[in-house]
Amino acid sequence: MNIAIVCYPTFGGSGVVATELGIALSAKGHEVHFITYHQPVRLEALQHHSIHFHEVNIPEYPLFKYQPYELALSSRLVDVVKNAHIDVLHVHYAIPHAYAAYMAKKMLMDEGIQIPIVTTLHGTDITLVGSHPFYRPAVTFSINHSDRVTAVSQSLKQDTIRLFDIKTNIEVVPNFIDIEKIDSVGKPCERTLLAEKEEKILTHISNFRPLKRIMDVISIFERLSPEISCRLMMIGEGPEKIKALDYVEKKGLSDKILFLGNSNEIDKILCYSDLFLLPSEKESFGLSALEAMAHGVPVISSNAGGLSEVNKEGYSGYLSNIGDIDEMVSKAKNLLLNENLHKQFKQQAKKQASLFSLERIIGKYETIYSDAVASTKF
Ligand code: GMT
Repeated sequence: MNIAIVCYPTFGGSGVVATELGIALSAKGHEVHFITYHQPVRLEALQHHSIHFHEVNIPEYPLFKYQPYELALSSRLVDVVKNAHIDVLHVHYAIPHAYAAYMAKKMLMDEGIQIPIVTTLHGTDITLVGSHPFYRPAVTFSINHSDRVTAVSQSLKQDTIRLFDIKTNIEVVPNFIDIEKIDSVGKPCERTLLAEKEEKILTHISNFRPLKRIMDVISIFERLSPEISCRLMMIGEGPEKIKALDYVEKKGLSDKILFLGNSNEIDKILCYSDLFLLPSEKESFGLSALEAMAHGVPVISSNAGGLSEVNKEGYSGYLSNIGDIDEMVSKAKNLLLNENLHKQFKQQAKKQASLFSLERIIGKYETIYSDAVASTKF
């Protein structure tokens, strides 16, 4: 099949999922066309001859206070669908991708070309941004006019039904992880690069937005460190970073809490990690928690949104109410101070992650594409 994928090309979860999906589909023999405003960060240049990248350019014009990205995207979609004979258009993150795809579909229809649209809802496009009254009518419209709609968790599906007037079926297709790729790397982790031999390594990965509650991450670490020799790796960039950095400096913790920025070496960092912290206020799925678990890292998380569908209480880690630092600290201690239990949770985390293996999920998308193509033809 010729599949076009529209996504945000950044380090955010939706872009990562879309990119990994495209790479996996190309490995299965599909031609995959990424259409976005720059090359997705997880897509290495010339990764595979069946992966193509089409950049969306927006000519700047001083009259516009806001440059019309949707217009440029929908025009680019029309061109790519026609020139590359695309069979299906898969858009990740509803805003504004589903809306631009609908416009492209209508323009193509005028030329006698039928193109089915699959929309995948990721989280903040629904729970945070999309449900704002300024956007809700357009988001509702574009979801209802997609040929197939998927959500990355049951929780996100329920949120979508609660927040919008949805007239179409939403199928849950969970996010996934390429476990085989992780296992195939298999070289011993050189943890001494980041910490002393006896130190435990705690890790947090996110876009440091307020909803990630990164000050909770730091508080948990601060409360653990007098009792357990440990270091904290903070991976990512975002608006809360300055506040967190200031705090860490003031408290004299800079040698124990390392801010490593955005990284394409998540595999290496997780391979060193003993515990992953994700105390988010909202999380439709929690891809970073799944990535941690796939590396055998137990997760201490909040129970927000779809996190309980990924992290299993008392098995792959522990879940607490949002902001319940006391409980998160005590559960973290319980794991880190008990070597046998920690070892058991590491194995269980990996086992739990295998429920979301790429092999289990990719076929679901292929079936959705074939069904969407078939139903557009008749
Ligand atoms: O977490 C973020 O703020 C980034 C955001 C995105 O769209 O890139 O992540 C959302 O999609 C991920 C992939 O499906 C999910 O794993 C995240 O849980 C979800 N984030 C939220 O719901 C806050």
